[in-house]
Parts: sequence; C-alpha cells; structure tokens
Amino acid sequence: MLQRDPSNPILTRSAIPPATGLIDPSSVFNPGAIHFQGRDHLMLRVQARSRATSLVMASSSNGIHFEVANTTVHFEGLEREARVLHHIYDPRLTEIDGEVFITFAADMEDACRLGMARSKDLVSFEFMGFSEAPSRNGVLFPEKVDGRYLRLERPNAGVVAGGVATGDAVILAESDDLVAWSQVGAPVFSGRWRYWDELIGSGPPPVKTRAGWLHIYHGVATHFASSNIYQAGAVLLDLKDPSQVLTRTWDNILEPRELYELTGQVPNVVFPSGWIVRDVDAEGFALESSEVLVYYGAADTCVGLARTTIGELLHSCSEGT
Ligand code: BMA
Repeated sequence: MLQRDPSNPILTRSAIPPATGLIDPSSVFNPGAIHFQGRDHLMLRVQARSRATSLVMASSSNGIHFEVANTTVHFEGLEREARVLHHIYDPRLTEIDGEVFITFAADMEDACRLGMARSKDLVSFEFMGFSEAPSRNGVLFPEKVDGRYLRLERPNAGVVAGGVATGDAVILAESDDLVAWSQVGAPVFSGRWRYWDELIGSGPPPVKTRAGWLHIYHGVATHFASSNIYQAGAVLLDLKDPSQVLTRTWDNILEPRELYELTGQVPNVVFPSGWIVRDVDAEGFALESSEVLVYYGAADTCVGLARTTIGELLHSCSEGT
C-alpha cells in the first residue's frame, strides 16, 4: 500500500552532527514533519546513549535528503516547569494561520502528559503548556472546525499487564485558545482486540480532503508472545463533525518487513509521526492525486519514508469494515 523510498532509511544516527552536543547518539526516529515556508522540515527525536531524548530540526528541498541542524530544539519557558520532566519526544507539527504548533509527549515522574509549543520560524519555540490528564499522541487539526480548535489525543491511563501505561482509544478535544482543552463526547475510535490495532494512537495530524478528515494512526498487536508489532492504518472522519468515523482501514497499510524495521532498539516497529501532502486546492482541500510523503520511526532506531497518494489512502479506508 505505502511504497518505501529506495533510499530508506533516510536518516540514521550518523546524520546527527556532533555540533548538537549529541556525541555518537543511539537512535533517531519518530519525526514530526511539515512543509513550511518553501521547505520540508522534520523535527527528529534523537536518543543519546544515556537514553536522554533531544529534539533536532532537519530541512530539505525534496523531502528525501535532509540537512540536520547543529543545535537541539529549545522550548522557551519549559525550564520554568516545576515538575520533574524526564523526556520530551514524538513531536507532531501542524500549521495554523502561518504558525507551526508542536504537540509532544512528556514523561514526568507520575505520568506521560501532552505538551504544546509554537513557532513562527522553526528556529525559536515557545512552550505553551501540558495537559492535566495523562495523554500522548496528540495531533492538532490545521484549522478551526465550527469555531473551535480541535485535537485528537490518546488518553494514557491504562496499564497493560506488566507493561507501561498506554491506551486503546483516541478521543477528540476542543479548545477556544489552544491552551484549555476539554473532551468532546465518546472516543472517536478504539482498538480492535485480536487484530493488528489493539492499542492505538494518532500518527500525523489530520488532512482535509473533500471526502473528510484523513488521518493515519499506529496500531499495536499485543497478542504475539515474543514482541508487540507496531503498524500503520488510516481512518476518515466526517468533515463537519470529526468525532464521527466514516471509514477505516481493516488491513494495516504499513507493517515492519524490512530489516531496519524488524530489528533495532525496539524490534517490529513502524511508527508514522509526520507526513507532507504536496497538492492542495485553493480552499485547502488535499487533491486525490496528491503525492503524500509519510515519515516514520523504524524500530525506534532510524527514520523511514514511504509514499502514497491521497486517493490511495481514501481507497484503503473504504475497504475497511
Ligand atoms: C510507543 C511510544 C513510541 C515508540 C513505540 C515503540 O509506546 O513510546 O515512542 O516508538 O512505543 O517502542
């Protein structure tokens, strides 16, 4: 369904310049992505050998070959957070009215919360706040719907036996100011036990198409003895009421098959976290013919790129149940 780029993995740990201060890092994965001010940008998750996590920007003129910045990202104001903060990671990027908003996971002493930051130039970043409740995999819609900002997120309160806190439901939240958020109604979609997407979480932010809000998510199959398997699927949400699912893929659309996805820091993982949609009409709707570049973390070790089109993704959703 999704076609891997022949130059995969497009980024590995050797691409991180020592000038970042990250000497001989272990991994680079789960990037946010955006086309902004004429270039393609990734916000990379880089893990040092201490397993401390940093975020590093990279940019490209073709979406394949990226130049990695010499500095790490600093969210101005985050240093004033009083609670112990261990890691921030898995950023997702959304442009709203010429400004880029970043949603990210934040591991605190008691829970993982959803953080937000904003930037007008992808050079300086301003921290905005954290969710009150444990949550992660948050993605902002690129425009207000019915006068409200919307985001999808994955409450992170459940604990799988013997494992870390996680979840099997994606919810919709709304806000007037991008700071205070409240849940809208029931979960938008849930995990399908015994199949590929038992645990779920949003991938890149939703994209507006004439057919509805198109969205990619990751699903985890947990029922294999040796290891969880992270895969990708798609879901189409109603344009006017995105709490309503129109169609959803039944098969996954990307699963670990290549060596760099099957083996690494965490084996059997493809984790889509960013995408760039090339062609959009005058009203902001993605064209069915548009190329889509999907960026994903592979085995929590490196970055993969897979291509498709809006039309193919819509078709794969329509084949779901
Ligand atoms: C998820 C998150 C991701 C990671 C994935 C596979 O729960 O922690 O950051 O890529 O697991 O390890």
